[in-house]
Amino acid sequence: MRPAVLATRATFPDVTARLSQHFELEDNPTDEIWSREELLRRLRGRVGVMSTGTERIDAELLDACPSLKAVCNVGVGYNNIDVAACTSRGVLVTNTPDVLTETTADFGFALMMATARRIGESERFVRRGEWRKTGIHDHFVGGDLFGATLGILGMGRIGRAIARRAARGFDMQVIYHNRSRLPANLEAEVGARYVDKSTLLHESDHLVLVLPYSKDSHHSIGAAELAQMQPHATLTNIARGGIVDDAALAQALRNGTIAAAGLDVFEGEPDVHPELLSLPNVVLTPHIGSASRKTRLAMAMLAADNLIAALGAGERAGKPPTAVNPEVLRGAKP
Ligand code: 8YV
Repeated sequence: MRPAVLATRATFPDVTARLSQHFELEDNPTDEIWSREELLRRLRGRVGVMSTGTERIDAELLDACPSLKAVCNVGVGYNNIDVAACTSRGVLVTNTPDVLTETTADFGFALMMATARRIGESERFVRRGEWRKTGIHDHFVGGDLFGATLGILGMGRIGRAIARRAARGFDMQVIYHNRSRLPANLEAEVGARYVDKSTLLHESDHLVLVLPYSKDSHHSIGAAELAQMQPHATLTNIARGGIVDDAALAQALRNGTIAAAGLDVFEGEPDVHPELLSLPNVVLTPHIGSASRKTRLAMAMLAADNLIAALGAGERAGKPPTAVNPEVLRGAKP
């Protein structure tokens, strides 16, 4: 009898074929979003799951599914998973770093440019058939990226990929703040200067958020932080909902505390704060930072490879490529 695994969301045929070589796979070809009860029911008795950011993997779920041995998330972020609860029950967790870095950095840049140059607003204007009524000098004027100061909050792989684009392609002064400072050679390589958070907020013309979500980063940008930013500044969030206080942001955008925002992630997504939906100076996208065809396939394949190796099959049996809690593999007590 082959191990039974579950893939919670629809994925690529090549990925389901790969998983089916090793497992009794239940997948979700219609991609309906299962309720919590439905997820628990389908997961019971299975040893592995290929999960996504939309499923909460917590102690309650682990206790209801004691046969579970591996949770392989499609995504670099894994704040949907209680890693400590997994580790203490000997459940391996994996994620999909690296394969999405450049695609997500491209998207961060695209969203920042769309925000600074008011592309969402002006596109809606053209679609409404209002183009005839406009002036010239103040017609959708925005802020420049070229030569401006870019602030990056969080300086992991995606932050560094954004910094490289900004310094090399756009002649931007790049400043960053992070829990830990990069080594000097890496700072020089990406062209970024470390500053404290307050300097970052005060000096950025454009601020982009690329830090992981945790209790510590919850509402890293709220009313007090927004008040320190410049009135012409933009804020782009491609990290996680909850890092920004969306209600405070809506108020700052309405009052002109900052000029505009680009948001790919939201508190409580897929719900969006109703005020954000009605403000003109915010560009909204549905969590698509890593969504290029090539990258989404690479993420799903990596998650599949993790699941195969985690459950002792394939060429890398017992050595999943990107484990979050590898101590589980060594059988160490947490
Ligand atoms: C995914 C992401 O779309 O990698 C991440 O952390 O946010 C996205 O690339 C999301 O996690 C869905 O699983």
